[in-house]
Amino acid sequence: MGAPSHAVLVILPTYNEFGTLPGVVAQLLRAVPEAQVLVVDDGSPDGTGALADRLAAADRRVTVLHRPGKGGLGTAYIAGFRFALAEGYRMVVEMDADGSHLAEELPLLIDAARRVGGAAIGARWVAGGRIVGWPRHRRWISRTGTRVARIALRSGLHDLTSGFRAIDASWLARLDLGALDSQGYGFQVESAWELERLGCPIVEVPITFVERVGGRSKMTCGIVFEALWNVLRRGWRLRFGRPQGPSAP
Ligand SMILES: Nc1nc2c(ncn2[C@@H]2O[C@H](COP(=O)(O)OP(=O)(O)O)[C@@H](O)[C@H]2O)c(=O)[nH]1
Ligand SMILES: [Mg+2]
Repeated sequence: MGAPSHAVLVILPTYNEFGTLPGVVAQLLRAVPEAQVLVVDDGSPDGTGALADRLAAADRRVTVLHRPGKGGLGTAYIAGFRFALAEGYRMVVEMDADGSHLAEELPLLIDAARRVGGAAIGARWVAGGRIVGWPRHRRWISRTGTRVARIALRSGLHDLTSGFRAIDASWLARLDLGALDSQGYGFQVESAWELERLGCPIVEVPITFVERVGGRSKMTCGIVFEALWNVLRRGWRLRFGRPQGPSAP
């Protein structure tokens, strides 16, 4: 039983998002009524998984993938991507479950990805992009992180860590998901860069990112360090390593 050929799957990774998940699901389904939603919950101690099951029981467009423990944002998305590809979805969306990504901007992302036949990344660090309510240190980490990654990886993108994206599934299918090794947010950098290297057309759409309306960030120093380490490692390989990569035979 595959998805219809135009179908959109919005993946929402959750870890302790009890307070925000219902509003995010309702708003995104209002903005894109034809979308299906996959909540990927990592056994949240606050009961987000059970709440997601109730949302799924009330609306056939919602499905829940339960994982036994906190496995990181990257592995949650990889599980979601595998689900999307197995079910035959055409467009796959990444979105946070904490209210930071505005549902009303979702149609713009999907349209942009369709227009270019590739991916659209909701970008903060481009003209027209905005961040509301983030403390100075979070802005600094995001801005510096994306700059370091851009230089290290010789990327043309301006917001490599953004987690608000729409990706044509035909490009996802070409990604070597097993080669994405960041468990945490470094996954966003790696996956964007791998798509870029594959030749996937990528458009950056300015978004307004709003600090989460409830709950707590899962960002840790370990996650930042892992992302930095993986970026530098890949940058090194790019310059000094033997030719390799997803496009190599
Ligand atoms: N399934 C799953 N989701 C996660 C994990 N870590 C973070 N998330 C979710 O990923 C999204 C972004 O995380 P968040 O803590 O808001 O990051 P921030 O916006 O950078 O502070 C939220 O929806 C989180 O619930 C994880 O280990 N597993
Ligand atoms: Mg957040």
